[in-house]
Amino acid sequence: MTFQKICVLGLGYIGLPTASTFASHGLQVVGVDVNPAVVNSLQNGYLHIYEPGLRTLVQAALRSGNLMIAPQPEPADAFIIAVPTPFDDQKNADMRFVISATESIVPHLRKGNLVVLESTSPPCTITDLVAPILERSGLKAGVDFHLCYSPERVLPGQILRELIENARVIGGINTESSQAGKDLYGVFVRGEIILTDATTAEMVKLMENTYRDVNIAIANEFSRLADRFGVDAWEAIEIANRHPRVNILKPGPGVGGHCISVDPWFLVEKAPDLTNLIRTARNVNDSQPHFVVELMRRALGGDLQGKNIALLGLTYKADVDDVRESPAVEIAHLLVKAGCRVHLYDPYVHQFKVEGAHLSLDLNSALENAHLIVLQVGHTALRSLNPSEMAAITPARLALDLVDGWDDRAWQAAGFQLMRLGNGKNYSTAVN
Ligand code: SAJ
Repeated sequence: MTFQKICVLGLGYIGLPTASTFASHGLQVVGVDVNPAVVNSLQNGYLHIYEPGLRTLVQAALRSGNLMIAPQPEPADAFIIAVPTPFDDQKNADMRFVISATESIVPHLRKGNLVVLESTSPPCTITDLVAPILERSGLKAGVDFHLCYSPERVLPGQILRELIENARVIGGINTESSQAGKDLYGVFVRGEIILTDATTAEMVKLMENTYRDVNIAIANEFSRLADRFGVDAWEAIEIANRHPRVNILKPGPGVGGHCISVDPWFLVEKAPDLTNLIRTARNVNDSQPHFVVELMRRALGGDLQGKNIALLGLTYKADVDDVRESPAVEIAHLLVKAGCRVHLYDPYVHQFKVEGAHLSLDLNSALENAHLIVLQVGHTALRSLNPSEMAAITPARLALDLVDGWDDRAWQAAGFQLMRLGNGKNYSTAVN
């Protein structure tokens, strides 16, 4: 199957790079987004999201005339749905955006078309939700049009490279649909393209991220044990990982982002009676911010009330601008609730509201009057801060490193007591 024109619905972290990559490989692409601000800014060549290299790619695609931006889909050879699938406060998958995007395709669906859902979704979404909506067109899925599920596996910050190089799984509602999906993504995917059925592909995506969430949870639980037993978790994990079959991930302030912290709940929701481990891992990671706040309370002599705390880093992970589900933000909320005076600074975040906290646009103003400074996110710019210069701009001599980003010796030489999440060794010396 060959494709001349495709519609990509949803121009976020996945949809926009995908649309632009297809356009840069010669396809006519209509990038569709229901948010007028997104349509407007893109039509003027401005991007609403940060991803290294994306601005250049999008602007080239727009200039070439291969990428058009529009508020609704139009007839095409293929339709790719890449809209958000968040979860609601009951931790249930919110499929609103997938439903409305699928419904918007129905009037334009023609015989021989291909529809691909990329959004991370609960198992059986293709068969039980998307196919019935598309069949309102009078066309039959797998017979009159092809229908696939093909999840994204790119790492934010590396999207443009991984989009092309990563292996890709394509799950069709039948084998012809899988093959049509392979023909489409074969336009730019250089990684292996693995074909399977739709429900297996939906499960694969959820298994990848759930596996990672459970492994981060065990690293976080090890950080708590290390704190209790006076061990440096980072040293212990590094030694344990010398074992040929051990690969323990890194402890941190918790798990954020719109993927790892969300996707496991899709399995819990679908099968609550079968997912004790997955739910427990989620609860361990969601409670890590509370563990971190207790470390701060201990570091400040047991009382947080009225203390000035400078939190460095707000995004959900290093060197991205995304604050969605960020544990760093959760820690800020908890500290405000505990009566602290919270100052925030993140080189990637220039406007963001945390009730009761103050976002500083420069590091110095975040640090003045601080009693404690905390490295929450391992941004390159924050890891490379010079402790001697820091000692000159802040009265704080207590520092807490949540991501193993600062060097003990350098910070202690500059006069700081540097504590580290999960390091029961240097923590106990610092506090006594
Ligand atoms: N984290 C830790 N310790 C670790 C690794 C990560 O605490 O050792 C934290 C991070 O700080 C962050 C969260 O976990 O808060 C998630 O970060 P991440 O880098 O693990 O994942 P994402 O959400 O940026 O991207 C993941 C990737 N999935 C896997 O690595 C299995 C990516 O390949 C997916 O495409 C993406 O989810 C997605 O969109 O599903």
